Amino acid sequence: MSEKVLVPDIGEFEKVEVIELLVKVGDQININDSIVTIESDKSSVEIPSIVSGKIESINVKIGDKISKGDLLLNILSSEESPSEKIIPKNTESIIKEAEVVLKNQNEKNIKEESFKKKEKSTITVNNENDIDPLETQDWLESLSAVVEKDGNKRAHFLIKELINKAYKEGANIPYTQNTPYINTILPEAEVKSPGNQNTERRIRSLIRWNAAAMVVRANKKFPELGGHIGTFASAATLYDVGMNHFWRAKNNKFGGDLVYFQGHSAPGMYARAFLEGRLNEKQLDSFRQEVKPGGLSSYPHPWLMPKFWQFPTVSMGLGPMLAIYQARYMKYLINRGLIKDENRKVWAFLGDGEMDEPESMGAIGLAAREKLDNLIFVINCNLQRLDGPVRGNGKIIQELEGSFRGAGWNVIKVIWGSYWDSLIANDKTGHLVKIMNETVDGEYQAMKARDGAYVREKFFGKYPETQELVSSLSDKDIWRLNRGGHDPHKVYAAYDQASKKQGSPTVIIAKTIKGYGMGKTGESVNTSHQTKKLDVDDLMYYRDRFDVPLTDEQVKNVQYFKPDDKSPEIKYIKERRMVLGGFLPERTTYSKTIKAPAKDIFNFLKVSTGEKEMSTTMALVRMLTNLLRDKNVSPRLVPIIPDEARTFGMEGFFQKIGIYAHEGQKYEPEDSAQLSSYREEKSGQVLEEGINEAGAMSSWIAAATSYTNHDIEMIPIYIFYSMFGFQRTGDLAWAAGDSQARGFLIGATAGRTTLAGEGLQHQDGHSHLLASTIPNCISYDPTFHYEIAVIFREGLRRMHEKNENVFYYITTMNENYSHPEMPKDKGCEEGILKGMYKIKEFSRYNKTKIQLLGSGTILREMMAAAEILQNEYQIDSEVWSVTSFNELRRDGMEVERYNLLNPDKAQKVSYVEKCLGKTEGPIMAASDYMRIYSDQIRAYVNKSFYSLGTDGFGRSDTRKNLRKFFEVDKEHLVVYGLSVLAKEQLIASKYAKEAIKKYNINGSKPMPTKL
Ligand SMILES: Cc1ncc(C[n+]2csc(CCOP(=O)(O)OP(=O)(O)O)c2C)c(N)n1
Ligand SMILES: [Mg+2]
Repeated sequence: MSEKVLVPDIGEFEKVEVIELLVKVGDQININDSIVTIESDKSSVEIPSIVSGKIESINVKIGDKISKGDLLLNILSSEESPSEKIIPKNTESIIKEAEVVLKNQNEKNIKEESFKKKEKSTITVNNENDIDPLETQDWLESLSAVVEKDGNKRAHFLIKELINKAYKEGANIPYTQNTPYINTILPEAEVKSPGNQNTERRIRSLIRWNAAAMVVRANKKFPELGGHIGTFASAATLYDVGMNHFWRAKNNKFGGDLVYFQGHSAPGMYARAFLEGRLNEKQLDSFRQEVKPGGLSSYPHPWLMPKFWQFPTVSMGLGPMLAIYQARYMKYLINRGLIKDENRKVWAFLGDGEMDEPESMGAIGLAAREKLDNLIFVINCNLQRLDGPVRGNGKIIQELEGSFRGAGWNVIKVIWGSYWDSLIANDKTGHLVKIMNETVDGEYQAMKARDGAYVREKFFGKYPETQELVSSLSDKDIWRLNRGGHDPHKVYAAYDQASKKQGSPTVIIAKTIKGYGMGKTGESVNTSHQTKKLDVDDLMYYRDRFDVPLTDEQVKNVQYFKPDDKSPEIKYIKERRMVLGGFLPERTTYSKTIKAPAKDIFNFLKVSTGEKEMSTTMALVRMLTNLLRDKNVSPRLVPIIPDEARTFGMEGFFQKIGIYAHEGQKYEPEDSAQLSSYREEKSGQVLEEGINEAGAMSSWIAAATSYTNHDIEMIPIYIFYSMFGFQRTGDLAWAAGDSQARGFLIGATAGRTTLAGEGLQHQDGHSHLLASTIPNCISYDPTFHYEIAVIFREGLRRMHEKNENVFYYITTMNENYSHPEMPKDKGCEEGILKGMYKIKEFSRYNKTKIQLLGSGTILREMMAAAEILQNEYQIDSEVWSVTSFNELRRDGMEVERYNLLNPDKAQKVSYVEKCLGKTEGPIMAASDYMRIYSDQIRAYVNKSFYSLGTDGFGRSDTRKNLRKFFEVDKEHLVVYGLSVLAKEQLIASKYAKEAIKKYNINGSKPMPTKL
């Protein structure tokens, strides 16, 4: 039956131009195949077919202006009517998603069998406000009976019902997200470790010793090197249990768990790798001496140890955020069918002090919302940060519990070690838990800096009941009462539960002692963090504390200790890692490269747009739309947008490739009838991050390092307001460089005067300078569509086909203008990539000449100025399009360095010098960025050089007024050009003076930086 395909609802647009016909008469097409591309002045979208069949006739041609309801095609359809086809499709997917969610829920319910306590125990928390303790006792006993008979779940249900009832009756329900200050997992519920505890303890002791020794040795040699002992000392058990039992490495059968190690616990990881035989003594001795190849980096830096470290974490707060988005990205890859679901986990180790960084907790809501049960945070609560206690007057563990529980995480507190179990069980009056709740972290820290007698007096001595509780314990016994994070049994049980948790992320909040085992110099004292030297007595104490088999002499020499390869310890450590698939950390990559698309896919960007005006942002979006037709590239694109898709004309992507939503779309979007409807889908491709640049950047990093962490090369393209890029999330960009990220960052609506109305906080005149600080970030400020095409394709080729560890920053603008044909000159493409090429020459008069360099949209002002200079002042010029002052500077710097270091060899010539060295006249450069941007090449040309730019705070106004204000409009450029020539004594100064008058320029106006 013959079907008419009409123009669908295209939102607010009317009379939109057809720019591409993607089908021809006779083609057999499928439902959802694109048939035409239409383009408004803001964006371009493809219209998909709503039926399958053979095309009978096409009723539009390129250039036609179409509106909703216009006839596009007639199709001989082989199917049922389109309306029947489309509506059920959405409904069907909603039902499917709901079914999957339900199924998971049921499975979870079955797995979460309720745990029953073996033995009845009563924890009655003493409360002076209790007006009827007997009644309270009754209630509590009833509750115990329910737990006993029907399990925890039933008890939880009844409590919830009681609370609801009280609320309905008008009671003021106390809000609490906290549980008592005891372990979440009761001793009876602990899953026991299958490991050999004695061997594991010995291994842990050796790792502790070697980690401390490497720091001490490095600082003996060079006291300036630094390093940390106290952090790993507090976290050794947390790491060891994971390494021995939980973290599975990547190998040819499994993708591997991803572990974010706390940055300054690095010595512990090296010390373990030493026992595993992956590092030798010489390497340990080059800790923090990285200049000579083979040195061990201070912290986890993949750039410096590319086969070892996976994630840079030491800039605090980045680790937690990156880990959350890593876990989310892993689910994204699974839901898009790009990797298998192998129950891989992301583990992140964090400091309690680190949790104060806003980034640390900034994305915990997302983790819960997206049910990231592949994510486990371990927060090492040693109660101290660098200067002193994290919460001297409060309790960091309780605070974190509240925040994470409130956000929807599964919280496991590991506060007390096994030695406390019987005391807690015997705490019939509840006074012990009461003291635990009342004691603040400052006191807990002070206790561990003293001794057992002090703890007896200050802690247990508080109430007669607790004094009595420990009356049979010696001070030594009291001192031995350990903290949960140092107890391998407690840690194992927590990890086991966290690994099995479904439906939510887990945070393990473990209490430890900073500088554990370091004695008076370093244990639980405020200076623990920076202790990097241990004297002989401390070292002896440390050896004895952990029974390290070294003689006094060996201790004095701070010798490393590694048992024989055949020893039970070494055999055990290797065997455990073999069982878990290999060593960790380790950075490898087995991803296949992506073939760069054929050059002709970008050809449409190399022809003139004629009368048609468009912005470079639009040109980029058109290019991406085209790339989605390339079968190699399309599935690998990861468009990432922080709530600005409409700003950049990218809303067409919503319908075309869908927005990733882990539960699909549970509602029918308000605009469902429109072509660019807000379509969310479980396998959606776009990462729409909301107003969240840090999150978007973290997603980008996850995708940009996918080639190593998931062995699949992806092409992330993160598009943002350029002002909210490097300036806002610069530290993440730096970490991206360290991570060897590969992908595109697009700073859209760029340029201080090009983004007109938005004002001071929006107008970017410096992002390129920030980009230039990152050594492997390649940045461009293109003007024309063909420049973007050439740069982008080269980026694809270098990063994703040739696997160079660089990433691209490209600015695009929102100014509409027509784009010329790409110059035929053979060197043009090379020039675009190297940073400059000659775009136009004015040579009518052969008298006076000037070299004019322009970048971004200001190139067009420069071209207009060149025309005026010729027509009105008989000045010839050569106009250069500078696509990257940053790249030109890098080349200039390198050449200059070579020449200075090789004075006797043939001197090289920088690319800038090659372009400009033999030209005539002084050079004047301008961009929409600060002068320092173009100034960067000043040193590499042997000619007079003048630079203009947009130094100062932006402000809202029209583009024209802004350019006038910052003196980069064509009129100012003419004036400056004439003045430059006068200063160089090539023309008389009267011309400049006249022009100043003619263009109404006030020479005594203050510098824009002062306004
Ligand atoms: C963003 C940032 N700010 C400051 C530092 C310097 N610094 C390194 S460790 C540290 C204290 C860490 O305390 P905590 O997070 O509690 O870790 P712990 O060593 O106690 O396990 C500080 C301030 C840093 N690495 N990153
Ligand atoms: Mg700490």
